[in-house]
Parts: sequence; structure tokens; C-alpha cells
Amino acid sequence: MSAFVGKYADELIKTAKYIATPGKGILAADESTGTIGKRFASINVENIESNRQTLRELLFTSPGVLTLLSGVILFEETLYQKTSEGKLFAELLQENGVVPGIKVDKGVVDLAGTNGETTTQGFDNLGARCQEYYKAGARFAKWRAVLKIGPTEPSELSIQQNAQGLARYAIICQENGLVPIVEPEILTDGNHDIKKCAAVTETVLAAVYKALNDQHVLLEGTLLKPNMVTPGSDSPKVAAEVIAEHTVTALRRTVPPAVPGIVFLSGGQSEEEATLNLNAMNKLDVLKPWTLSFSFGRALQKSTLQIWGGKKENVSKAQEVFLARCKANSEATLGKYVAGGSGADGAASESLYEKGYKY
Ligand code: 5MM
Repeated sequence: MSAFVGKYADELIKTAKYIATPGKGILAADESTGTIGKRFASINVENIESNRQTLRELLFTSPGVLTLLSGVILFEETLYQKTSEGKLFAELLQENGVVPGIKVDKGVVDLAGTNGETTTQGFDNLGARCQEYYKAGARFAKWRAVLKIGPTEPSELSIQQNAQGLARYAIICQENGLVPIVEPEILTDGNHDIKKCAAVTETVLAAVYKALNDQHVLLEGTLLKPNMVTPGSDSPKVAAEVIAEHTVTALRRTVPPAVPGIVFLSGGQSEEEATLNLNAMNKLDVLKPWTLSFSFGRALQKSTLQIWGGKKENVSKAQEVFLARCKANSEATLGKYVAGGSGADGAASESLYEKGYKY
């Protein structure tokens, strides 16, 4: 079955390849208003537009950071916001070689008749919204599907619904010039071992790539944002090398080499843990036909948020910490991060896992 070749094909391929440049990664700063509110609540900052703008300005104007990033995922509000000097954030990013991206999903809803499994919403006007986002400077998009591991989960219904949803989203993005980041997140909740997570990850990814093929998605113009393969959060931890081995094996078995880059989510790992796991994967001496990089939300921002605490006088210290995390992850994409290196202070090693975490 041949891939869709629309008017944007060459541009999609170029953009996806650029975002997957080794040494660079993605900052996921696309927290919706509700989610950023939860993050703000933890540092006693009011969830109002000016505070959301201030945080995003702190991140995007951190000295040195934009050379380490190839993309930033924005929430719709942020795409149209400006710096305090009046420059659109999207323009600031583009001028510094960072591709602006946009979260286009509208969160998850329960799948009736399942044990709390979900499917992702956001198809209403999706094509028209993509056209508007393209006009505003966005060149890639993100859609998050969520699956869980349980005695009978993920169910076949959840696997199929989420794979088909991701594929339909992906082709609509490509028809409208946006590189789709395909994000099937398997949550870490549970007491399963790493082998169970590996098996489920393989099954889910195999279904996702079958659905993408059925929808004629041009794989060269996509990116994958998966979970790392780890034991459940109620099981004993394992070394980064073990996580790396299982994750890369699952990906090698399911993700075609036509995909230029795999950009991991951090899924509640501590900042340092996420970096060490990514580093261990890039050190593995096996054929990896795609770039392995990051698209972290919490694992890039947690210490920065804590240090900032909504106070102007803390901005430059917070930016230093943010730079250290970006640097650590940039090094990890090359397998060159040294444990306990840049940014590995106490806060960076704190687990960010929350049971039954809801965005
Ligand atoms: C940054 O959070 C993203 C958006 O969340 P909501 O729309 O639900 O508010 C989220 O999709 C994120 O991009 C990924 O889950 C990766 O984030 P983590 O924190 O797991 O690295």
C-alpha cells in the first residue's frame, strides 16, 4: 500500500529529519490550562494567563537552551502569545532554529465497558485547526493516546481504537503540512515486571504501525513518542542498562527504519533517571536506524519550576537549572552523558511518579 504523497511531502520529510538531529531534542511545554494549573498549584502560583506566559518566556529565553532543542511543543494559547518585548514565541523559536509544534488532541475519555481504559478526542475540525496552526508557524503536531497495563489490559478494543485514532490524526496532519508526533503512552502504573511492559509495548507499537500503513501515512514525515520499557511503578527498579536493552529491542522489532526519530516521553521518571536511561540506549552497541532523543515535559521542567516558584528574582537561577537539564539530555542523545553530571542535584533525582497520574 503506497504512502500518501501530498503537496507537503518533501517539507514533512525535511522537518521530521531536522527535528531528529542527533544532539537535539524536544521540550514538551504543551501542558493544557488544567495541567499547568496542577503544576502551578505545587509551587503556589496562580493559574492565570500572565503567569503561564511568564513561565513559557522563562523557558524559551533561557540563554543557551535553544541550541540544544530542535522543537518545542506548545499549547494553543502559547502559539499566539508573545515575549514581554512583543515577539511571538513562534517567531523567537523559528529564528533560533527551533521548530514550533502544537498539541492538537483534546484529552482522553473513557471507553465504555472497559476497566477505565481511554481513547483520545480532538477530531472535530482537526484539518481546519491544522491549517490555522500552520499559518501561525507550527510545523509539527502532537496527539497523546494513553494505554494501561492490568490483568486484562490493554484490551484489544483499547489497542485498536488508540492505534486507529493515532493513524487518522497522523494523516490529517500530513494533509495539512504538520509532521505528526505519534504518542502511544503505556502508563507505568502497576506491579508488572519489565518483560510484561516490553511485550505490551511491542503489541501496541505493532498495531500502531499497521494502522499508520492502512491510513497511507508517510512514515518518513513522522516521529514516534513512546514510553520507555520499564517495570511497573510498584515493582523493584532495574538498572538503566536493562531498561535500555528492553526498550531498544521492543523498538527494533516494531518501528520501521523509515521513521527518522524516536523521542521519548519521561512518564514520571525523575529528571536524572530519564537522562540516564536515554544515555544508556544511545550507548547500546546494536543497529539503531532512528535517532533516539527526548520529548520530555516533567523531566525537563520539574527543578526549574521549583526554583522559579513564580518569583522574578529566581528567573535566572531557574534558567541555569533548565539549561543544565537540556544539556544533560542533549549529551544523552549522543550517549555521552556522565552520571551525576550537569544538573544532577538532589531535585533532579526526585521521582516525579504519581499513582494514577492524570493530566
Ligand atoms: C507536557 O504535558 C503534555 C500535555 O499534557 P495535557 O494536555 O494532558 O495537559 C503531555 O502530553 C506530554 O507532552 C507527554 O505526556 C510527555 O510528558 P512527560 O511529562 O511524560 O515527559
